[in-house]
Amino acid sequence: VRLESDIRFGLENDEFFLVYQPKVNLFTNKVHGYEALIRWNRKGKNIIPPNDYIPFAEETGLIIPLGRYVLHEACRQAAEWLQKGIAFDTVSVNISPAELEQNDFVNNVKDILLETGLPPQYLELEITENVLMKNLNKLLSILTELKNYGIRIAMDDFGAGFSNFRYLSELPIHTLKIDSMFMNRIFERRNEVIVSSIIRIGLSLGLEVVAEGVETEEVIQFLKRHKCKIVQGFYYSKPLNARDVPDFNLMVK
Ligand code: G
Ligand code: G
Ligand code: MN
Ligand code: NA
Repeated sequence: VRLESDIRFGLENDEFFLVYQPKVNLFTNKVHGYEALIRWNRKGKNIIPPNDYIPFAEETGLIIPLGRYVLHEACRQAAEWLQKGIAFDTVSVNISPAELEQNDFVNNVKDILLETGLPPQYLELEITENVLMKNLNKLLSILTELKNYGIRIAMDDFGAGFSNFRYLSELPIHTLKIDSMFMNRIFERRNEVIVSSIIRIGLSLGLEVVAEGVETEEVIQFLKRHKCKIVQGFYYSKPLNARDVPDFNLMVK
């Protein structure tokens, strides 16, 4: 009850903000894009990690106003960066299953794009295997509508949950994000095989493959050898405050 009213209070009082973690193209060393991640400065006192309230927000339905805030703010910020000449290909936003299941989700996203002036091809929505909707056809039609409007879809945390190749087979996905759990254990033979195989499947399907949670040079070299182009992780950068993005964006390593 306390958490619920605190989240509502936070939304009304600008306690939520976004940080942006760069995704870098390994072969050009240029920024590919940014993943928007929510942060909550609760009562102005301390930053609460999303894992401490996103599941609760999903259960209580508060994820709907929270998600709308995230989507609007990420699109607004991305449009502002583009206008200032800060180059990137995509800004990605995490979408919870409950958000996708809203009847007017697609129209809400379109409205936000029109309102903020962000061209649809710059927006990528990250969904997880948890969107295993009871109705795969409904999910398919929502994602197809988004895709037809020019929005990209990423399968997030791939390999961590109930990884389902049926999703890769049937859903209109642009991007496959390999879960970070494998990255710091990549030199165990099994993980090496798993990661290189996921990369190969993704690339063969024509998907953009993103390695998440990359922290070391060794992993970078491994990914290069296996032609995984896009990397996200502490090796390049932790999630950044919006004001620090323009400087990072100039980085050429
Ligand atoms: O940024 P951090 O590592 O603390 O994120 C922890 C988890 O919270 C990740 O699984 C991430 O996908 C999720 N998360 C972060 N920001 C958002 C958001 O804006 N919406 C949703 N639905 N999940 C988010
Ligand atoms: O589930 P999702 O992929 O959306 O979560 C992204 C989260 O992963 C962010 O909260 C971010 O803080 C965290 N993260 C990003 N890069 C790294 C990394 O290199 N190592 C670890 N351990 N966590 C990371
Ligand atoms: Mn994500
Ligand atoms: Na992930």
